[in-house]
Amino acid sequence: MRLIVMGPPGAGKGTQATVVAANLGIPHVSTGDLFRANVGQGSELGLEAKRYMDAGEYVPDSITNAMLRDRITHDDCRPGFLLDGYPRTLDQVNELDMMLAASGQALDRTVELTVDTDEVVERLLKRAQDQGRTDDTAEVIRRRLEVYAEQTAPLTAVYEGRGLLVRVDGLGDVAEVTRRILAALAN
Ligand code: B4P
Repeated sequence: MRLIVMGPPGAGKGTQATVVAANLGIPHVSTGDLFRANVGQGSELGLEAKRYMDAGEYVPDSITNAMLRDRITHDDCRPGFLLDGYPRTLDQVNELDMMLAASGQALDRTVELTVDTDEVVERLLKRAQDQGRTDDTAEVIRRRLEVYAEQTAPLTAVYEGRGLLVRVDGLGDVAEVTRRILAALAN
């Protein structure tokens, strides 16, 4: 199974993707986690990505696409994968289409997690207290939501037009949202 999980910052993408991927027995590929791992290692890619992440901006497509390509061509992704936080721009949609076409693969489903803005801001501010992520300050959260609305929200229409989109209500406790996603994927 090849899946995408989309949704605004704080919708629960990372939270749900971890559980859903384990349930389906496929790797969970999060571009945010890949960037944070590079930041943690102090790699050149990490230093470059951190500048954008800390400002609430997207990391440039050239960097993101190359990193994603490298990850999904690993052997463990051959049977399938769950993409969390990719694609986020139209260029990334096109790039993913090309990567899949080149290996004769296709997407099975795109899950959009829907949550209202007040809830996501509350969740991210709580995460700021719990984990101290440098992109979870009130100002940067505002910018991340703007960038999502401008660049990523319109992409759901692309997958809807292909008949691949399922919308899942991301409000409620984590286990309940997981049940909704798995039920939507089983249909
Ligand atoms: P991400 O790591 O994808 O960060 P995110 O959008 O905030 O989502 P995340 O998965 O972490 O949080 P979640 O909603 O699960 O990206 C970070 C940055 O990396 C981006 O801003 C960008 O700069 C860069 N980047 C990543 N991908 C990129 C790309 N493709 N192109 C360019 N740049 C890219 O959870 C949020 C909080 O809510 C958590 O604390 C969680 O515990 C809580 N939560 C989850 N579900 C809940 C529930 N049901 N109820 C209550 N709380 C819940």
